[in-house]
Amino acid sequence: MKKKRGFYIFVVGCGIAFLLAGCGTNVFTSMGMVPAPTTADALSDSIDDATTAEDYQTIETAADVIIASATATDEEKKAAYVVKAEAILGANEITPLSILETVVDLSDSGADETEIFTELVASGDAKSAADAYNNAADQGDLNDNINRGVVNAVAAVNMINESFTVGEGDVELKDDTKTYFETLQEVVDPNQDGNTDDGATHYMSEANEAFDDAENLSSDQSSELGNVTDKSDALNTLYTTAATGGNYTLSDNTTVYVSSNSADDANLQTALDDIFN
Ligand SMILES: [Ca+2]
Repeated sequence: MKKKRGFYIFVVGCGIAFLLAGCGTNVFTSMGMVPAPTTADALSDSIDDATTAEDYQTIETAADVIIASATATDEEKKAAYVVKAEAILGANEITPLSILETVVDLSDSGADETEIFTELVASGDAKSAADAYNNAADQGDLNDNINRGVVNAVAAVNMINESFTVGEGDVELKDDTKTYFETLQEVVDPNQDGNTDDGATHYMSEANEAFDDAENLSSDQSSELGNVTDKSDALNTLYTTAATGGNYTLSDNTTVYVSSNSADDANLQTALDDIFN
């Protein structure tokens, strides 16, 4: 369980941060169906009235219209990105309280803590919401910055958890018809273009930036965030080393030769065990 603890504590920390952040906004008020907003101001107001999946879809579509508009200002577009992120989370029935409750329930039941966010929000939606927040960047709003940090971290942790099972002393592939390199690529470079700006490392980097902007993390939360960041950075290094073939340095300073050639899977497995141990 030792290896899972880092994720678990971090996730709980984020759940609490999210809970506190959400208290002032009450995004999820129940007020019935919303009409499609056509202006940036109306869009920001409409998210407060959304309750159904259809409402959130209406709002997300309206946000996309403003984002694509030739006449909307940059400020209006950034505000639309924030609303879009909130609508994606809302459609997943994500509330600050639901994250915390899920964490507590899973902890009580002894279920796999690392599955929390995979169960709570589809990985694609976590990434879409994170992308929307990242496009809005820092608007000087504490809640938005914390939510952006949480959603980016969720996207990164989801990507890792969906591809790897981190167990006692070793790492297993969720899909054992794939090679270790293919699985690593899924996490670090999902679109396989050789650029890792769509992978877990990217989302952890954005999470760190958002939490820095929020200036609101406890030292424990910062430490756990750093823990996940270290792992995603190491996965990135392992991937880029293996992509061209090369020596990867383990934590005891010995090296293993890794390559995208499936014949080197044993060494990739050794490196992954080292990263998650
Ligand atoms: Ca890529």
